[in-house]
Formats: sequence, C-alpha cells, structure tokens
Amino acid sequence: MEANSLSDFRSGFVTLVGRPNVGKSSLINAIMGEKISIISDKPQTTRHQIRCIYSAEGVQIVFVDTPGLLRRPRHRLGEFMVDEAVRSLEGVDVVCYVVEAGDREICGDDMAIVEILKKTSTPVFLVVNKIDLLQKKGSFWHAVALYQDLVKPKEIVPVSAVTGTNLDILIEKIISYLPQQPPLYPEDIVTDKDERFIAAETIREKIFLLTGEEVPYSVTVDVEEYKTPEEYPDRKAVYIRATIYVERDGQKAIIIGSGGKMLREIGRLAREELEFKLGHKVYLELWVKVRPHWRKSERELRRLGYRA
Ligand SMILES: Nc1nc2c(ncn2[C@@H]2O[C@H](COP(=O)(O)OP(=O)(O)OP(=O)(O)O)[C@@H](O)[C@H]2O)c(=O)[nH]1
Ligand SMILES: [Mg+2]
Repeated sequence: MEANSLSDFRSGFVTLVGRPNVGKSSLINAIMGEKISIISDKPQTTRHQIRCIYSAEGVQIVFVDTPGLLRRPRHRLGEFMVDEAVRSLEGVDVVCYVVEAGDREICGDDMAIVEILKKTSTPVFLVVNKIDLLQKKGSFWHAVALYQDLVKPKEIVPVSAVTGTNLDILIEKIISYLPQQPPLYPEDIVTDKDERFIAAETIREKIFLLTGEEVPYSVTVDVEEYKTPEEYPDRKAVYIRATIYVERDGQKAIIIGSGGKMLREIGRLAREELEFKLGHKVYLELWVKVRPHWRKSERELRRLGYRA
C-alpha cells in the first residue's frame, strides 16, 4: 500500500429506504455482485436491517438494506419493520430514497417517507429504479418531478437493478459524499449477518416464491441447529435444522403440501442455493410448527429474532 493511500481512503454508511417492493434489496445485491438480501415480487420481503459491505480500491461503502416503509403497519412485526427502517437513518452518510421510474402519483407510504426524510440533515439521493421497464427512454423524469420538490435530493440517479444501468454512477456519487477515514470492516467481510441468518432468510425466500396470499407473511424461520462438518465429523455436509413457524393449522397444511410435496420443494430450492453460497454440501432438515399470533406478540417476536 502506498504511503498516503490509507489517509485517502473513504468509507461510510449508506442506507436504502423506500416503500416495499421498489427494489432496495435487488439494488444492493446488484452492486455487491452477489445475493446477500432475499428478494421477491411480493412487498414486505425484507424484515431486518442488513448491512452489506462493498469494498473496492480506496473505498468501502456499508450499504444498509431495510424493510419497506409503510404508513400504517398492521401488527407488531410491521411496527418492528418500520422501526428498523427508520433507525437506519441515524448516523449514516447518505440516504438513498428508492422509488420506481414508473411512479405517476405519490402513495400514502411515500408521503410518510417524505415526512421522515424532511427531518434528516443527511444528504438524500433520489434513486429512481426499474428504468428498464420504461417504454420511452428518459421518461423517468415524470417520477423525478413527483418527488424532487418534496425531497430536495442532493443527487438524482436513474438506475436499474436488473440491467445494472448507472450503478457505477450511483457508486461514484456516493463516494464523493463519504468522509476520509479507514475501512469500517475487514475487506473480506460482505455482511454483518451470520450463516444462520442467511440460511433462515433463504428458506423464507423460497416460501415467498412458492406460496401466496397471507402464507408468506405468516411465516418466520428459526434455525435451531447449524453445524459445519468440522463440528459434526460424522456428517460430510453442513447440517441445518430449521423450524418454519406459521400462525394457523391451515397455513401449516399449505407449507407441508399434499404428501409433503411443498415442504420438499421449499427444502430443495433452499438447499441448492445454500450449497452454492457455502460451496459445500448441505443437509437441511425442516420442521413446521404453529405458533398462533406470533406476529402480534412482543415476546414471540423477541424469541424469534426480531429484536431492535
Ligand atoms: N424490471 C425490474 N425489476 C426490478 C428491478 N429491481 C427490482 N425489481 C423487482 O422488483 C421486485 C421487488 O424487489 P426487491 O428487491 O425484493 O424489493 P425491495 O424494495 O427490497 O422490497 P421489500 O423488501 O419488500 O421492501 C422483485 O420482483 C425484483 O425482481 C429493476 O431494476 N427492474
Ligand atoms: Mg427488500
């Protein structure tokens, strides 16, 4: 390393906030070049703050993925998710407010976000995602016009998480707002979450993919045992035992499926992805249990890992 390179180093925290489903997690994964946060076409997929650490020459950006902000959460879990997103605004260097290029009116959730952003003194970027879906190039300016006066963003960046368009520009602009300071994390670390969390999230993502209506929202996954082959020499695979909690018997029946077909499919998809991520064979054991009203109970939420 050159003599002055460490003093030139820039690093900082950047949070992505926005209403559910605008592509916050997709954007962070695209920037990272690997999937860390789970994604689905259903709103309210992300439930926790997840730090994703982007390290490049002379710079480290700690991106904070957050749950989609809602004006009116419907239960204690929803309140926890909103708290997670709002808390992410504290102590960061840049806030990326993510909206969609196709937005033609401001919904209640976005109005609530705008009110929250008005109170922050942190630089706000307006990140207009999904420009790949626009029929006419440049028509993202309609969306910009909607938000610009309300948010007074320092920067406006139209992007696409799917095609990767302008992500390099977004990174360049973020870097110019970061303080000169040493890296915040070791350079080989990509997230603050451990393997148990990633395993639970991967299973939850497959449930979001394969089930509909209330079912994915009634689900939480608890990884009860996670053993590497070094810890478990009689097995050659990473051994993961997880319980899928639902709120009602009917939801349990759907998750299991006829003859256990659905649960096998959830397990297969989750196992294949975890094997790819870990570069190791995985033995995944899944159980399904009913825990009535867990989303409404403070005690249950804490027990199931939703702690502020
Ligand atoms: N066409 C297109 N689709 C996108 C883009 N970015 C995200 N999506 C899709 O939008 C949906 C939501 O993406 P997520 O990344 O889960 O959105 P999110 O904002 O993290 O959602 P929550 O966690 O629920 O708040 C998924 O179906 C993505 O594939 C994009 O740039 N273009
Ligand atoms: Mg998300």
